[in-house]
Amino acid sequence: MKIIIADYIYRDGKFAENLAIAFGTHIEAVDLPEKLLKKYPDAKLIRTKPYTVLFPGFINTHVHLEFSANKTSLKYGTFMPWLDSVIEHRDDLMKDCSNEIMQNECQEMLRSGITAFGAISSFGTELQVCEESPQRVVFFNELIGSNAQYADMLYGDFLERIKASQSCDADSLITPAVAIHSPYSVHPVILQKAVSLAKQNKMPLTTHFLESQAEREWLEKAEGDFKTFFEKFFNTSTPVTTIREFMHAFDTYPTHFVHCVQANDEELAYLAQKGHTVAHCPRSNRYLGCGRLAIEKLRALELPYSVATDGLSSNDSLNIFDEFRSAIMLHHQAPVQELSLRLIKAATEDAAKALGLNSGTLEVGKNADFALVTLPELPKRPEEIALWSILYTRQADAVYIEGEQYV
Ligand code: MCF
Ligand code: FE
Repeated sequence: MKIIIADYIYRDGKFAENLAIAFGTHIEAVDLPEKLLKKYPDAKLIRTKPYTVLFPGFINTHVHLEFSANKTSLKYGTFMPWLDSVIEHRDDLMKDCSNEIMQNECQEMLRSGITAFGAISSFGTELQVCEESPQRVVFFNELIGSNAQYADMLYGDFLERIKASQSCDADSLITPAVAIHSPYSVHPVILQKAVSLAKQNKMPLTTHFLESQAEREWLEKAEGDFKTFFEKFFNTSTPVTTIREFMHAFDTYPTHFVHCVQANDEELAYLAQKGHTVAHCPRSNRYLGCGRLAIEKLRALELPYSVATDGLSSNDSLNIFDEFRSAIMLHHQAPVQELSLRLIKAATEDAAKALGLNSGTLEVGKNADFALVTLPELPKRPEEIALWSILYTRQADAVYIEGEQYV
């Protein structure tokens, strides 16, 4: 048993003072320090530095580790030229993406306080790195393929990858999961099969959804930049699904919808009504010219969302604090203190719910996953701690997963 004492403990959207946590692999008790010391006299005591804030470990719900070799290969600015550049450079990027590069990125996430992440895997090449990483990993095997002719073959390959992720060691902290790439790239027949598979096996489910204006135009009118793309690469000028049909395919199973920047009010209300959640990737959306997700609308609809980095295919780092700071700039009209608190909740409690993890809050029975952040001086007003944590943190001061210290 260990007991950790920090100046501030983040709970229920507030920063509690004079509290301590007793933990093994899970949180055993949260109480006044003197009470815990009395209750567990043999516990190892961890006293954190002055002005340290204890957060639940942060959860990055959406990252593509396989694209970690990208620096300047992919074209940022507008979605379609980016997608063209993915087709052009994908093979080289995969070849260049060594285990060492991916391990370093897992470390970068860890140092920023990320104790769990959702890895979107196109080929399964990052499975070993994820198994060996200290973090919890929800391993999202990606299904892609819009051409009916190849659909069965692609589904077969997807099932093989699912099986590989199911046979990982229990202490690798891997959860096998399903990712549908997007409405424009997955044939409805295999989409339905994959959703049923996720539901039957109670696996987390995610999908990219309404990321760009071009995607909307293609799905609604079979026009725009995607038309040129599909004619050029796939010899077709008809989308395989409609927005409505695609959304309805997830009706009976809560899913993590990534991006949703171009979703309208009705679609967002529908996602909320069906118990789905959203992943918000502010920098990725900015770099690919997709626009700003109207998080104030999600709030009004009580549609929960996480904050995620996406991959280095559309970002410059996998640091969750870099993402928070960018979110603050992107949503420049939002009250800054309130937004800061909301972002912290998004990357802890709401992210845990979206990925089905027993983490994200500092309650008894939850996983002992912590990120400790040390502020540069005594915060003058405790209600501003969320903002000061976001502005002054590049790396966490200490990180715990399953009660073990890794940073
Ligand atoms: O989330 C970003 C942008 N939207 C869609 N896909 C990806 C992103 N980063 C990487 N990808 C991958 C995706 O998983 O790129 C491929 C898929 O395998 C695009 S489709 C050729
Ligand atoms: Fe993505």
